[in-house]
Amino acid sequence: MSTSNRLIVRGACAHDCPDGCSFISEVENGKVVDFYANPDHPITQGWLCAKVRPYLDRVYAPDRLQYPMRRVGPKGGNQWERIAWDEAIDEIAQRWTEIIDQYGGAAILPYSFSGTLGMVENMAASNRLWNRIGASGLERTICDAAATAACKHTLGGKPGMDPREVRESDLLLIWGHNPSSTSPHFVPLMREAQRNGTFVVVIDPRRTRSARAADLHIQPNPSTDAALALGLIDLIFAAGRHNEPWLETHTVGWRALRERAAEYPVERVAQITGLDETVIVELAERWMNATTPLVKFNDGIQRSQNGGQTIRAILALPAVTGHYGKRGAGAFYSESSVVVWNGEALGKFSECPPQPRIVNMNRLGAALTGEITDPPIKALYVFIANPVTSTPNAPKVIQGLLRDDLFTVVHEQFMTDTARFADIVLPATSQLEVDDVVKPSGHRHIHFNKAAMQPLGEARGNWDVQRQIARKMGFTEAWFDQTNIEVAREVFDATRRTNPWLSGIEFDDLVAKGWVPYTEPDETSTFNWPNLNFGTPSGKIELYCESMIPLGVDPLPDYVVPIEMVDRKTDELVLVSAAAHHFVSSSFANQPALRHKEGTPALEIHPTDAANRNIATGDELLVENDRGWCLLRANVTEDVIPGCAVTTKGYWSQGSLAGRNVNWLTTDVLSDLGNQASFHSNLVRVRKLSPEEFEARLADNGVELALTPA
Ligand SMILES: Nc1nc2c(c(=O)[nH]1)N[C@H]1C(S)=C(S)[C@@H](COP(=O)(O)OP(=O)(O)OC[C@H]3O[C@@H](n4cnc5c(=O)[nH]c(N)nc54)[C@H](O)[C@@H]3O)O[C@H]1N2
Ligand SMILES: Nc1nc2c(c(=O)[nH]1)N[C@H]1C(S)=C(S)[C@@H](COP(=O)(O)OP(=O)(O)OC[C@H]3O[C@@H](n4cnc5c(=O)[nH]c(N)nc54)[C@H](O)[C@@H]3O)O[C@H]1N2
Ligand code: SF4
Ligand SMILES: [Mo]
Repeated sequence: MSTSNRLIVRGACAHDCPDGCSFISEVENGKVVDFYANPDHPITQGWLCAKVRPYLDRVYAPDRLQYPMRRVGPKGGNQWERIAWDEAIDEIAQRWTEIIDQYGGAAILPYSFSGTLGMVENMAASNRLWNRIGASGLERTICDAAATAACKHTLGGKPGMDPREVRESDLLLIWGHNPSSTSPHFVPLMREAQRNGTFVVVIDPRRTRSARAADLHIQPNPSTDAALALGLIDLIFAAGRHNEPWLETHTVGWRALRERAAEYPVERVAQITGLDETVIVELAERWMNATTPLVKFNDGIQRSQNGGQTIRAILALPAVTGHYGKRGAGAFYSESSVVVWNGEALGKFSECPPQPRIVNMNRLGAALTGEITDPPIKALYVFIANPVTSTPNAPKVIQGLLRDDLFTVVHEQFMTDTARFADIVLPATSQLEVDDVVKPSGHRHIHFNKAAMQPLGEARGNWDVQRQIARKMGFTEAWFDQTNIEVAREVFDATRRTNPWLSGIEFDDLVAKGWVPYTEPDETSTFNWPNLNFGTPSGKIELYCESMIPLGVDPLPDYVVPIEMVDRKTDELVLVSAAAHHFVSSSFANQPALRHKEGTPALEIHPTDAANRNIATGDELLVENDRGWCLLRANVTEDVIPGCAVTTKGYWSQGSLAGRNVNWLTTDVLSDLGNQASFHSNLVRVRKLSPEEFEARLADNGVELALTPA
C-alpha cells in the first residue's frame, strides 16, 4: 500500500512478551521514517510499550553491527577486523567440517532463545540446519519449563484464555507475575474489570507496579507459594466449600490432596510464608465466595528450585472449587500451545540424522568446561540470545567461552557481552528487516511481519545466514533454498491441516492483512477444555499425578524448601531478579534512553535488613555468594519484605559496575520439574563498601578478571 510516496507496512513485535503487538512502519525512499502501534488491533489498541515505542532508535542505532568481523587479539579482548560475508561463511563451514570430521556433529552446539519469537527467525532457524548437521540439541528451559511441565502433568497442557475474558472474572489472583511491566496490554483489561467490581489480588514479595494497581497485595516469603496454595486448599476443604461432585468427575486423587493440604494448617502456612493468618483466611474466603475466580501467573513464580511443585499446587486451587472450563475462571498462564507449529515442516526431522544428544542451556558454563564430553563442545553458534548476560552462573559461561579450542560464532544486532567472546561476529537484522510469522503467547491472533526495509548495512537474517552456511557445507536439500516467506507458508499450511484454530485462515490472507484472529474452534476443541476433557493420561486433572513418580517428584503437590535455602544462614537474603520495566531480558538494555529510564542497577532492601547492615539509600553495596559477586546501589524501601532483596534482570555486564551483573551470582542448579533455571533460588550476603573498597572492586573488571588465567 502507499499513500503519496510513503509505503505503509504492517509488522508484528516478536520480542518475548505475551502481548504480541501489531505495529506500522511508514517508509520513504527505503528508510523507515515513522513507526507506531496499529490502531485497529484489538489487543494492541493503538499503543506500544515504553520499550518498543522508540524502536527506530534500536533499528538505526549508531552501534548496530553492520558487517561481519573476525577477532584479532585475545578472546574477549574486543578487538576486531572487518571481513567479507564470503570469508565469514567460508571460515565457519571449513571449521565446522573439520570439527565434524574429527568429533562428529554433536561437537557443534547452537544456542538460541528469545531475541525474536518469529516462526522462521527463531523456530526454523533453531532447527533445520542443526538437525541436518546432527548437532547437539539445546534443552531450552531457561524461561518457562517448570510451569510448562507442571501444567502438562496436571492438566495436559497450559491453561489459557482470551485475555478479554478477565472482564468476566469476579476475583483475579495475579500470582508471582507483574503484567504492568511484562504484559502491559493486560492492564487496561484488568482496570476495566476492576471498575466493574473484579477484586484483584497480587501475590508477590515485592510491591511491583502491578501490586500498586491491585486491591490487595500479599507478600509471602519467596519460594513459599506452594505452602500458601496448599493452605488455601486446606481452608476450603475444612469449610466444606470444595466442589465434591466436580472433583469426583474431573480429577484424580482429590482425597489424597485433601490429606496433603491438611498438613498445611493456617498456623504453619503463616510461619512458612511470613503472612498473617488473617490474610490467608481472607484470601481463602474470597476464593470460596467468588463465582468466577481466576488465577493468572506467568514465569517469574516458577523460576526457583521448587517451581514445578509450586505451579502444581497453584493449579490445584481452581480444581478444588471446580472452576476449570468456566468462562473467566480457572487458571490463565499462556496461549502458546493453542497453535504449535508442525515440527516436521519446521525441522525436517525425517530427512536428518537423529539428534545425538541434548545440552541444557542453563548449564552452558558447565557444559563448556567439562560436564559435556565425548565429544566435548568444540563449536558454539549463538543467535537470538545473550547467554553471558542472561544465563545463570555467568563466570562459568565466560570461563567456557575463553577456551582457546572453542570456535564461537555470534550472530547479533549489537556487540553484547556474549558477542565480545566470539571468534566471528555476524551482523543480524532487526524485526523491520525480515518477513516472519509471529504467534503471541498472550492472545488469540496471528501476525505476519512484513519487512519494511532492506537489511541495514550488511546485516542478514538468521535463516538467511544459516542456509548459506548449509550450502557451503555441501547440503543440497531443496528446503535450504526457501526464503522466509516460503518457509512460513510451508509451516503454516502444514500446521493448519491439523489445527482447528487456523482452519479458517489462508496464508495469503494473513500476509495481506498483517494479523487475523484465530478461528473460533467448535466444542470439540481440546484446548482449554470446554468439555473438561483434559489431555492427561487419565483425561482428568491429575491432582495425584502418577507420572511424577519416575521423575523423582512427589505425586502430590507439596512445599519443598529449595536446595539453596536448606542451610540458610541468618545473614543471607533471598535475591530475586525480576523483569526490568524498560528491557526485555537483556534486549534494549544497551539503548541509552531506556537504560537511563531504568536507572542504575539497584538492590531493593527492606529498612530492617538495611539497618542491620548500616545501609542507606545510595550506598554502594557488595552483593556476593560463593559463586561470585556484583556491585549494586542500595534502595532502602518497604516495597520488599525483610529477608528478600530484589534487583532487575537484563543489565549487561559491560557497563555494569566492575563488569558484573546479577547473573554472576545466580545458580545453575535446575528446578524440580522441566530442568528449569532457578534464578530466584539465590542466597546472597550484602554489605556496604567503604569508598576505598568500592574503588578497589571497581578496578576489578569482570571480563578482564576472567581473561586472567587462574
Ligand atoms: N518489561 C519486561 N517485560 C518482559 C520481560 C522483561 O525482561 N521486561 N521478560 C519477558 C520474559 S522473558 C518473561 S519470561 C516474562 C516474565 O513475566 P513475569 O513472570 O510477569 O515477570 P518476572 O518479573 O520474571 O516475575 C514476576 C514476579 O514474580 C515475583 N516473584 C519472584 N519469585 C517469587 C516467588 O517465589 N513468589 C511470588 N509470589 N512471586 C515471586 C517477582 O518479584 C516478580 O515481580 O516477561 C516478559 N516480558
Ligand atoms: N537473573 C535472571 N536472569 C534471567 C531471568 C531472570 O528472571 N533472572 N530470566 C530468564 C528468562 S525468562 C529468559 S527468557 C532469558 C532470556 O535470555 P536470552 O534469550 O538470551 O535473551 P536476551 O538476553 O534478551 O538476548 C537476546 C539477544 O538476541 C538479539 N536479537 C534480537 N533479534 C535478533 C535477530 O533477529 N537475530 C539475531 N541473531 N539476534 C537477535 C538481541 O540483540 C539480544 O542481544 O533470560 C533469563 N535470565
Ligand atoms: S514488547 Fe510486548 S508490549 Fe511491547 S510492543 Fe512488543 S509485544 Fe507489545
Ligand atoms: Mo522468559
